[in-house]
Amino acid sequence: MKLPSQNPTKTKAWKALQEHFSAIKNQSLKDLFVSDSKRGSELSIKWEDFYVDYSKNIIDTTTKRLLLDLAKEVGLPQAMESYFAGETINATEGRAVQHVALRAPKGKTITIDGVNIVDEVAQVKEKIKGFTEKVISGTHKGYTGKAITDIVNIGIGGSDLGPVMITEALEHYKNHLKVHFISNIDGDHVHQNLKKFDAETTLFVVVSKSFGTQETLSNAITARKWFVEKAGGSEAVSKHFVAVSSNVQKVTDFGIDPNNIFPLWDWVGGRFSLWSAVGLSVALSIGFEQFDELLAGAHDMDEHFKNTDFEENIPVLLGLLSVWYNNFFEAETEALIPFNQYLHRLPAYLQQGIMESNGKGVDRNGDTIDYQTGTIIWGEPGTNSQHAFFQLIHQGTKIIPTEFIGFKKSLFGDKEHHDKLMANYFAQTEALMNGKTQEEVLAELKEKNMSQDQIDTLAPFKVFKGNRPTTSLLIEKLTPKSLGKLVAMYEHRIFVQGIVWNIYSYDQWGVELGKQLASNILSEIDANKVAEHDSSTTNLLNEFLN
Ligand code: G6Q
Repeated sequence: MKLPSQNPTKTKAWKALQEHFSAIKNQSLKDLFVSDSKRGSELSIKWEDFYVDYSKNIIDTTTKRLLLDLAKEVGLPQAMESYFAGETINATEGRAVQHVALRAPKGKTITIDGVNIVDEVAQVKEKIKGFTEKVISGTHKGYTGKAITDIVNIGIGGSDLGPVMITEALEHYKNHLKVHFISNIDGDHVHQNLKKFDAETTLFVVVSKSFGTQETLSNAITARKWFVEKAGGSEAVSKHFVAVSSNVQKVTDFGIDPNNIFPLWDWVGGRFSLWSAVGLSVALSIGFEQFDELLAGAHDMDEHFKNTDFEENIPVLLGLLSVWYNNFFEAETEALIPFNQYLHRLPAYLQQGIMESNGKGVDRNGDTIDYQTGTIIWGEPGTNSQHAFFQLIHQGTKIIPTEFIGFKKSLFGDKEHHDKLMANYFAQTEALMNGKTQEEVLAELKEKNMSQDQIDTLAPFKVFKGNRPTTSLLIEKLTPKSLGKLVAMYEHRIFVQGIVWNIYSYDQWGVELGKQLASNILSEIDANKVAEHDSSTTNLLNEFLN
């Protein structure tokens, strides 16, 4: 079954939303709270260990109803059926999109081309389990009989960002293994890293779905060369190099033992692959059981998304809110602020997930789109970001819907620190909504023993308009399971938004283009001969070559 294809702007709900938008766009959030004392609980969802409060958004019950109408009118329910059934919803690449199968419990059936992929996933998980146990326990020895101490993940994009983000996020849960990531083709990056390793105790995990990515292959070749030099030969490569890939032939040609290959399937998109063997470095770092907890959390969110009424469905509602700001308020970006240092790579990870998936300008009929799609995501942890770019969110000229992620409990249990951190989390959303009126500013300045002239001059700069929308996610504690839920929530939101915008979220032709362009220019650099380009590129290349 094909995904439904409906231009969202031609729906009844969209037209109704446009009219409604004119009426509500200047609505004061503060007033909405005054007029409805239950707003906070009406526009929030309690689900398992998540509390999602979306009441500080410029919406009312009509907005919510119309957004839900839009979801139905563009065929979200049918699209979800296709998504969960393993249909070929990545039509431009002719693939199913089944990261949900990677975390489906054993015994479930999801069939692609007559094969129950849940069984295939279970086999690879067994392999991950066996291997990680051996490495962690020290049974897997390096070429001189020493246990492995350092894991080096070599991969880029989807084969790097997820594993890095999760490893950092779950640092508290990790074991003795030190995990490193080499991604950039920048030789300084790989050489700087290699200096840190001891060949006898280092395990390289080369992650590339295609095993054709220039960065990863170059870095893997450099690492292998370094290793062979240190080990005095290539016999020991099999003890120190494993690969995660769907291209067995290419991995074998590269010289990695076929027994050391952790397979991957074409129905797993790179940016959704951390749940597969691409997460091997995560499993090595936190152990298989906790890796499985991460998957279990994601599965819980899959079930929530699949089975919950849209009215209470977290990915559906948050996805629709994004559409509301993107397409009606014309918000240019969205900020994501985890009040948690461990999650410092979450915004970067989601930049890929969200922007690579929904940064599309052609709809599912192949027609050019004349409305806005993919949102721009950015962010840094709080409270650091408060001392940096929050100024613009508070007083700048742009509307930036901001998402706050906080946890009730800290991991080390230092209550004093945690209370201070969370006080900021709460205070910021309140301040962004309430702002500060001229009267408040004047009253504040009057206390300061200033002349009336000084007060009048300074007052306008200290006024905050407020009405800046925020959504708060308050989660019990950062654990492998809750992290799995959180990441899966964003994945499903990407799907929801892609369906509303009538785009294909699971291809990435822009990324493929980059891969081709660089290889053409590299042949010119290799031949020391610049072909015909625009005068800017020609000059730059000549400057580089001279
Ligand atoms: C992700 C993208 C992209 C991809 C990298 C690495 O969805 O397709 O980021 O993950 O280009 O690709 P390989 O894993 O094939 O090396």
